[in-house]
Amino acid sequence: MRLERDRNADGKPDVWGVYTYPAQDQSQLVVTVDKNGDGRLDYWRLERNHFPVREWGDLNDDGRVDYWVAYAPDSRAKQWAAMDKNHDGRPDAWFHYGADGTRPDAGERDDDFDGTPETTFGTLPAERPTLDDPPVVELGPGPKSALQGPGP
Ligand SMILES: [Ca+2]
Ligand SMILES: [Ca+2]
Ligand SMILES: [Ca+2]
Ligand SMILES: [Ca+2]
Repeated sequence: MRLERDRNADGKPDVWGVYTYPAQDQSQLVVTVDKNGDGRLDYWRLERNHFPVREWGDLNDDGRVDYWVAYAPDSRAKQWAAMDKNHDGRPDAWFHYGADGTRPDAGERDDDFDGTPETTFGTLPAERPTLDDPPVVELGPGPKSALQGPGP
């Protein structure tokens, strides 16, 4: 299913996305959106049995993921978030969320991007989620099929 919206009311759809059910696992749903309408995908969400599992964002629209979210199992509560603030492909901020999923109870930030965090609060669990790439979505034929996912 395709999503199209005309946010700036110029008559042309400028926000669009696709919902797809991967053939190999119909209990999963992949939502892929070009939020700012520049023709490049910048948001992905993987859902399983109607619960979010993972989220990815490309906040600076350079084609590379720089925002990752992992949800608690069978829950709408966020469990982890990671950000790549200098957009070099490696996360430099991590947050772990408390049980309600709305407020981080621990986190660390590497403000100068040297690999060592300067700012920490709380105690991050040792076990961090793997930062997988978003699922590759086959967009199929149509005028939007030139859209590309994040590059290497
Ligand atoms: Ca975009
Ligand atoms: Ca990016
Ligand atoms: Ca980084
Ligand atoms: Ca540092």
